[in-house]
Amino acid sequence: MATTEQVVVTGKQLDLLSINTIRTLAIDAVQQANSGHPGAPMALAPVVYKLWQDFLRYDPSDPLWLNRDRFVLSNGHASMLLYATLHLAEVRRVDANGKVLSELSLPLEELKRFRQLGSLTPGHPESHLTTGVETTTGPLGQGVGNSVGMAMAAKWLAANFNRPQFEVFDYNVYSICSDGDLMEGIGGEAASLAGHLGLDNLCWIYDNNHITLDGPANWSFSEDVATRFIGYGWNVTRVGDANDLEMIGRALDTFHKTTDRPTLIILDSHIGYGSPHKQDSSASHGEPLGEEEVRLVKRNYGWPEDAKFLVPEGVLENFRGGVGKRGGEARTEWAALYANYAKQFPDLAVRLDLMQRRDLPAEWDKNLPVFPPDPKGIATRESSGKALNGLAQGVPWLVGGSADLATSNKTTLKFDGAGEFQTGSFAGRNFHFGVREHAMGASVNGMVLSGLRAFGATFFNFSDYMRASIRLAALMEIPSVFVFTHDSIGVGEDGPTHQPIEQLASLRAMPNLLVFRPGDANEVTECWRVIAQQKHAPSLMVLSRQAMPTFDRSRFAPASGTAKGAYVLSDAGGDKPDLILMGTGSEMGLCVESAEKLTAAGIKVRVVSMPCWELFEQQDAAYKESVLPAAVTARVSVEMASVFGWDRYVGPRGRSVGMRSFGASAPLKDLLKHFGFTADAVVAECRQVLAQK
Ligand SMILES: Cc1ncc(C[n+]2csc(CCOP(=O)(O)OP(=O)(O)O)c2C)c(N)n1
Ligand SMILES: [Mg+2]
Repeated sequence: MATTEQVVVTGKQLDLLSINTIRTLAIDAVQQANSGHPGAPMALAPVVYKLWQDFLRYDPSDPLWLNRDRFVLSNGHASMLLYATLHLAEVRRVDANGKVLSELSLPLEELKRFRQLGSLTPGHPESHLTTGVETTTGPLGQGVGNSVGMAMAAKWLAANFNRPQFEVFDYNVYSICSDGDLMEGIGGEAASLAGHLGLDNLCWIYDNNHITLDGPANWSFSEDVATRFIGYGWNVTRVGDANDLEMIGRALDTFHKTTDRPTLIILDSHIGYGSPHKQDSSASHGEPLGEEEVRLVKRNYGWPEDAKFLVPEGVLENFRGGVGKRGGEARTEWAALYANYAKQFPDLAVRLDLMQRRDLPAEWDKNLPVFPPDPKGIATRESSGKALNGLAQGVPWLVGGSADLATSNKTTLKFDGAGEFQTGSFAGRNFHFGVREHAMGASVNGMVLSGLRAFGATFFNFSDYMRASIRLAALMEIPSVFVFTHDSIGVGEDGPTHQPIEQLASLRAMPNLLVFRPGDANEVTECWRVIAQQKHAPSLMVLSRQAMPTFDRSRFAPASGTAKGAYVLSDAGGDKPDLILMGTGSEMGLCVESAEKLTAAGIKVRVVSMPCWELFEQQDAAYKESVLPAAVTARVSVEMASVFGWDRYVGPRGRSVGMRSFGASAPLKDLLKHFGFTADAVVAECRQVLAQK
């Protein structure tokens, strides 16, 4: 196999040639970038090749095919493994409107631009950039977490859309993962959830290479992974040689035959396979091989030593005849089935089409509630529960659940037919993630990537436990929804362990994330209205545990102002107020009360409600000026959270009433007094600001 150009190779030789093509493309791209991980692609090329060629039901000419198997590279540092495979399988590019183009997702030039600015081959796979990348991976554990959500979504879709004789959904989800994925807590949470649910459409292939970045894996990782996964309720099988395609095939067959439980394939591999140096003790596998070693490795592969980015004759044809042909036939067969299905069940077909485009059905918002004025009012977690139920009735694929706090989060879907998503009965819309916040975050993302509108809920303080998944939703530009209640020291007696302080500011700092903290029940409804229409950004709802007034909208501005992120709620001084009081959430009542006191004292106060900073920032300068006129420099913000960030709106002459420490365990009324959230304290602050002028 020393010559690769003329001699026509077949069978096992062709397999090896194709595998070595994946390997050398990865090696060359990493070398050219002078950055990246060549070792894992070198070792894992055979398993990925075998999976794609002989098992994955995937049509490279229709990468968005609804019933395609999903392939998730959870060890995203091995990105070149995926990029090389997408190239060789000739996966087509899909444009922003979902149209399949004739060009490849990753032509060879893109592999040559690995890790360069503006390329489609960033350091770690990014799903919003590169067709064929099903989810963004890199932070270890996230990909396997997403794969569980994808497998849950597949079960949900099958339960809701399949009909007798019409099995339109039966796809599998495969994920390759590494030691790091299994060391991460999220990997354990996700595996536990998948085992509990008995997701037999889920297969993880664990690269058991006994090495991590710092050195041998057993410096820090020595548990019996097989026993652990058996304990989770998985089927566990082993492949003792990562180069043995037959054994890999048998393991994948075992996965196919296994019902009622997910499968873990433990694959024993040697990182940097083919390198003349013993890699198992090397700490340098996260680096390019270096020109000299590249030559030696290529020699070992029987590869022309000087060739770069070589795709030998026969390799593309081989992929065409394998995954291309198999996937194409499977998809064509499915398309015929689906055409009939669409005739018999037009409503379901329309629904699937809307889901694909992240559109909403007609009259999706007709059950959204309007809340009557109520001075005592209700907690926003309560009004949100009502609004969510209204919305979910109009959007049949809006599903989700809580990390064991559904009764506190008020996220239970209670209307007729909502049902439960549980082991063996997957049609329901109420999901139970258990006390697994991080796996919930990643699963929600996996579900959203699968066309569902999914939400996950917990206490706001525990958003920290799933921040990495929230961040990836924002990076992936997907409309995941996270519902967080118990949003401040308003939690009271549970004390500082449960009272979020810095979470609001830190989440507002995250790009492409909409953070909503509505100021009364009708703002809640308007927030959900905006959230439902998002296609490319995740949203957070930040909701109170305690009751707060529902404003009389005949006296105050309409809640529809919420859609602009911030709006003038009340205005005692026309367009030239003496002072602006601004805030969010449960502090709007306090702002209004304080404003009334100041007005009674002859001071003209404007109250601005700012439920979503990000949306306000998107408004034009004229609108912003109309809400916060530059000439009015006497400004006070009120929010029961870290004051960090409010200086943007209160300006150098303004002040912020907020939190500058952790909270405390006490009844709410005592906390409000102690931390200065009373009308008297706010009024005093306002007077100081006015006195400074
Ligand atoms: C959450 C997270 N922590 C740390 C890293 C940095 N990192 C990249 S690869 C890696 C570990 C490599 O070991 P392993 O997971 O076994 O992968 P292998 O090197 O064997 O391919 C680490 C720590 C990361 N990508 N994600
Ligand atoms: Mg490893």
